[in-house]
Amino acid sequence: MSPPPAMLCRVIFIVALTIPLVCCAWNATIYKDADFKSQSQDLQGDQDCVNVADDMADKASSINTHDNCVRIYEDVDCGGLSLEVKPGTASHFSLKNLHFDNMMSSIGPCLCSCTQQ
Ligand SMILES: [Ca+2]
Repeated sequence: MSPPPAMLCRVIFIVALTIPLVCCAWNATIYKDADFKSQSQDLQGDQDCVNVADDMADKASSINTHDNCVRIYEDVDCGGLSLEVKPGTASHFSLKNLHFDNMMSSIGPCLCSCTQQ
């Protein structure tokens, strides 16, 4: 027996509403020094871009993406140079190795994880 069309429609509607939020939700912790040391800041968002705190701007030297895929940006409001950081990316502990040391001003969701789903 197949579900009544009205219920099927509702399920599809809910799934369609949920997927973009899930695929874009992210959180990360950034640290002023390499090896996850010194001052830190927790950041999180969905599809939005979040600027790092004023006293952390252009100072982050390591990042914990908590198994998320995020894109870090050189300028505020996700502008300028950017770099995708995700599980499997080497050197989360040292942004210097990724040529992004003391540069980060904002973070957003991974572009690819939002557009592919
Ligand atoms: Ca630093």
